[in-house]
Amino acid sequence: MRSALLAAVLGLAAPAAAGTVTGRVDVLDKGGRRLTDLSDVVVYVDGARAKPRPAAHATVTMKGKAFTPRVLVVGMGTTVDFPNEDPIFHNVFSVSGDNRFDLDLYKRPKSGSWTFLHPGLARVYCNIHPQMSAVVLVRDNPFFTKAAPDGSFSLEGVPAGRYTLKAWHERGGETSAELVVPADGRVAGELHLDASAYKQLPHKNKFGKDYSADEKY
Ligand SMILES: [Cu+2]
Repeated sequence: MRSALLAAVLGLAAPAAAGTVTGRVDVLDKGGRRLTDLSDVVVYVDGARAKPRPAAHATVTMKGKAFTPRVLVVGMGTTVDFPNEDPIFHNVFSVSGDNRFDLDLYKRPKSGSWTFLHPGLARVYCNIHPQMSAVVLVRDNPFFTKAAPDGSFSLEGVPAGRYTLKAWHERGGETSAELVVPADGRVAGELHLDASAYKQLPHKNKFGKDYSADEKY
């Protein structure tokens, strides 16, 4: 009885128990091959009650009619800068739910920015060039990362508890696994994504219309 009470008191005084989630993801690609570069796979813990770290700025550069990086994961409240390094106009926009925005036309050396306030997946396009696409995955807790090229990942300081571990890839979609984080130490997770049946579909411009066939800029 006395020891149970003591443990309870110590438990209150101790810092919040947290563990490290490590693991590996892989993506099955067309023809039964495995994707060899997994650095655009996002891995995150869903359901953790912790606020994302105070937001810094993140950058997605437009150069050579492409967004770099193509895939970005940020905590909600993060401002993403979209500098245009091309001598031609681009028009960054998204029509993804609460994260909808439109930065209008600008070219080098101008930049625009948007603060992502809502968790979710924002698909980002250019209203002039349909081939330009990026994804900003906005999370409501700080436990997210992009995988290393070999598919390994590590998420530190996750409070002890039960969650869902998720992985997302542009062509492989989303997959999830149950996750039980111990009070200290490590837990390992493995996630498998399947991009073998992926089909790229054309997207609409910011007006909800098809892009015109001839590129004017
Ligand atoms: Cu463009």
